[in-house]
Amino acid sequence: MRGSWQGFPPLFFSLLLLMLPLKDISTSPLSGRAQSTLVPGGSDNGHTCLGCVLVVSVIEQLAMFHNCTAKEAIERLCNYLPEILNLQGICYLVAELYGAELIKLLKYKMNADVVCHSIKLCKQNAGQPFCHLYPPPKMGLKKAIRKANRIVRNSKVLKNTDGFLNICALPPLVKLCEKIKYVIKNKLPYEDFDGDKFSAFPTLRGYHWRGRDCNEGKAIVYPGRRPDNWDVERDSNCNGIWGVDPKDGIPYEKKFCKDAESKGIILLGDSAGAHFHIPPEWMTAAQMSLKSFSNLPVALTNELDWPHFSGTTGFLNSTIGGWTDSLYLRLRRRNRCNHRDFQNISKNGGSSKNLLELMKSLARNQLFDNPAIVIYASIGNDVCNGRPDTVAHMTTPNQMHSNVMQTLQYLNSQLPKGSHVILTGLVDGRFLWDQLHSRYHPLGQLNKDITYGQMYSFLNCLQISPCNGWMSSNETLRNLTSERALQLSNVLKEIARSEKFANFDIFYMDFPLGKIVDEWHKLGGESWQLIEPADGFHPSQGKKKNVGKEGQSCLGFQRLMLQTSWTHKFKSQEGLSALHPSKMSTLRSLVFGGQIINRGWFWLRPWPKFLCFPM
Ligand SMILES: [Ca+2]
Ligand SMILES: [Ca+2]
Repeated sequence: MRGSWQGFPPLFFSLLLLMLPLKDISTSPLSGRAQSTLVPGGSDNGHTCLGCVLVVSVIEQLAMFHNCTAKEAIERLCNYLPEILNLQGICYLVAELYGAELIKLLKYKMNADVVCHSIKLCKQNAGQPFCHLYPPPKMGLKKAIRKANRIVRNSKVLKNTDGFLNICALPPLVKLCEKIKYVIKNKLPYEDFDGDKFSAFPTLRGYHWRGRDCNEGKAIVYPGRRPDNWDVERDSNCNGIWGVDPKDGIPYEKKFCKDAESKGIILLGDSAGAHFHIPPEWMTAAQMSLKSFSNLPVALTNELDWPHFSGTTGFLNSTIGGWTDSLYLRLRRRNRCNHRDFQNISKNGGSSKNLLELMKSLARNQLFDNPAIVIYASIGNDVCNGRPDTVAHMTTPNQMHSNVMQTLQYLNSQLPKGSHVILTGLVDGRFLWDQLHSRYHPLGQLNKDITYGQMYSFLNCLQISPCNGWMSSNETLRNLTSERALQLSNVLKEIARSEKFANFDIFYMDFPLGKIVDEWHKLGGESWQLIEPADGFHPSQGKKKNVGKEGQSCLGFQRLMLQTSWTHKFKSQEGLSALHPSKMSTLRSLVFGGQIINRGWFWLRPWPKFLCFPM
């Protein structure tokens, strides 16, 4: 299988544990296709090889950094993994199986390419070039591999390919694998007892992805609903507001939210919208610790996405970057009645085509719910794939038109009247190569040996690049990819200009990369800091950087995105879901006085410091 980036991180861990076939449970953020079984000789050689090279590199670097043996480095790595989800136990189990060969090979100072070829996790396919990440050893790659082969000649494990583990067959993990498969397939919360598509459980497409369900026993209670009988008796829309003001007998929902034009935020998007992120400390030996892997279980059960920190629907204080700042938080700040009314319907690999299926997980009832602001943002997957003939597999303008029109027609059949749809253009991904190709990848930082350019070539060689068009040393190809992206953005622009729908109006917005970069430069930042370090492909959320007048630590791509574009869009729509300041202040004091809401809910925490500048 080709073109799947997201084989990469799950595989990193699968191979961290040296061999976990993650069939069907991991998908590519870019291709969105399920991975095939990762067994030697299987159809997914590229991912297997990449995973092996990454893990072996990490083990080598840990040994180097801590001045210890390979055996100790493997133990150290396993110890860093959390016990939850049995990650640590599995690591030890796999280390038991493969550790002996690895230790032997590393003792002879074999580099990761040589090790992985000799243990058959990297293979040269017929008619394909010999792929390697590191510069070849002095004696030459082939000779080094022959030498390595002699070292592990008697290995029982390598002779017996059936010895490879299927992690999902291990009793403690059967259930978890089923859950992950379910959410990957359906993109609906796994824990949803009343079937209203909202959950009280965070991961597995739970409330990290769409507002938390405040009553799991009633399918008619969920975020985004118009209040039922002004919520006199109970909170029917989970915004925390219900009951009657004893002073005047007016229900609080009526008093504060009646004319507030409450609206939810819904994102239809890709891995950027879902906030795909691989913490660089997961593959940087010098930064690895018990703490650096503590968020691994949450990441694995969220498909390696972090929607709860995302720029559109994020709501929790980020543990992987600066402060979370999001459109949802801003809307909520303007109007507390909007509390919990968000849905992040994004997936790794989201494109105009596969969003047609994904959007069916949308939860919006035309009769009972508030209108919504839908952001349509598939910013690259229509031009990104890992195929050698990448241009032939890009979405054409005609296909784009057809896909987006189908999406809009579906939205028109689902969204309450008075909704808005904002179409976002594609990004110009030439930025990636221009900014990163000569910089060191996290894996290359210790020895100053692996640049992003080398990593991109390795991925291209293995035919698993997330984006052959832009992550390429071929300038003509990069330009062609941008040209197609621009054509597709123009299709969106034209649709927004010419099409009309009964239940929403449409806007178009360019992806404001240029403006973001300019703003970032003005604040003293450098362009490369706006890109995720570990994958070198996604926009970065927020770098902790004390720049700018305020010296605040909430700067970064996400914030600049909001500042440069969304804010403008919203300012242009007078009164969009804003609550009058005096009402807001009373509502806030009531909320914090605990008079009208259930104290046990998570949002009763102190007023968040998320918002670093006024909207
Ligand atoms: Ca539910
Ligand atoms: Ca309510």
